[in-house]
Amino acid sequence: MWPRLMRVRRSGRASGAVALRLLPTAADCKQCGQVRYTKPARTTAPRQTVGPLSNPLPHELVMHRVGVIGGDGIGPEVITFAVSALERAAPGAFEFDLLPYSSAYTAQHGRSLPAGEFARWRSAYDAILFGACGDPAYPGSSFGRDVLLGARTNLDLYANIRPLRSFDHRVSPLKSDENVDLVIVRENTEGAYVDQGAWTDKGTPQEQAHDTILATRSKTERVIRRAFELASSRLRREVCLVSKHNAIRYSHGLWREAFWHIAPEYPDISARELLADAAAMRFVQAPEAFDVVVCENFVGDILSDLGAALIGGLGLAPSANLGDGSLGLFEPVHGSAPDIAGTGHANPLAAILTAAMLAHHVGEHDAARRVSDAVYEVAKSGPKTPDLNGKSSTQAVTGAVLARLG
Ligand code: GGG
Repeated sequence: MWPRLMRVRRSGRASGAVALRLLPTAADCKQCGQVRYTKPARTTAPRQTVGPLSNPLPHELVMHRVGVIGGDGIGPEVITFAVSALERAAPGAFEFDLLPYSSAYTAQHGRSLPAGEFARWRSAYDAILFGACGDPAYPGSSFGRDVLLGARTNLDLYANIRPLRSFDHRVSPLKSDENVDLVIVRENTEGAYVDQGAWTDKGTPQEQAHDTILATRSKTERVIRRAFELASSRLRREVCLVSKHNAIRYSHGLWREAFWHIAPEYPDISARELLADAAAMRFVQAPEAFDVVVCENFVGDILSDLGAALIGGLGLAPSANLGDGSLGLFEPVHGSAPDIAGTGHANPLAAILTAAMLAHHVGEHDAARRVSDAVYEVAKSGPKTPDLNGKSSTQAVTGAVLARLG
């Protein structure tokens, strides 16, 4: 159920539903509640300057357009609450467009998306908020591959930024109470996920299958640079390359060369590397020793779940898929959790933290910080869902976050 008061617009194109667009009428300070002056309503246009004389609107008057895909399983449930958090933290700052894509949609329409949809997103949205993919009712559905992996490649969202921060040592399997505060930068468009390979001689003793692990020098360098840039905004200022170059000699060998070629461009960031197996062990033994970790797609996929386990599970693991353009796709790291879908007990915090990353990306920095602070406060001392050893519902946990947002 979408919250009643949410300012949303259902996509006419995708769902055929009636458009509903309510423009904000902000006249007071949304942060302190005081009426200070009457300002014009936020608007979605004009976004870009078209000539030297054009005068873009000040940031605080621009409405950010967000395409929202709940997707499968718990996705729609948690994304609904993530949207509520943005609405509460920055009233009138966002316009949400609900997109109906899911495994069920794919089965019903014979395709996951209308033709040209990624191109439409580029001009229609500032961000996509994505829930989850995977529905056992539709085994083998191409929804996740077409929409999530498809967006990463078609929109060239090459960096998957996955921050992990400890919030409560009681839910961590670690004995040590050292804090985890690391970010995994996972390459998002290549590696083992390029869907290139073959499966031959099926049903014979010669049956063979192989997958290509692709690493293009320019694409590897750009994500490594992104990791160094990110490290330069953090206190620890360290980047660790994780690869398996001793066994995966070509593609991971290229990663290693690219990494050590780029590292000297950032003399005030320390650089080091670990083999993936050693990194997995060090994640468990001394996760506090990591700051920014950069790796190829498959390694990043695995390490981010391992890292999430160290802070108590996927319930507080957000992510941002970013490229060089302004459009980003934001998703909790977790999947669709079909076993708890519809029970009302999915943890909404990863999705709400994801919304905070989205807010930060579009320039709503104050809202982003307040949402993120509220999530960590609730995770520490508020109601908890069963994955964090609590008994509370998705709604109760979200209510605690919203209450902290005023
Ligand atoms: N929250 C998005 C989701 O459902 N992720 C699950 C998944 O299978 N992701 C694949 C990937 O991140 O490559």
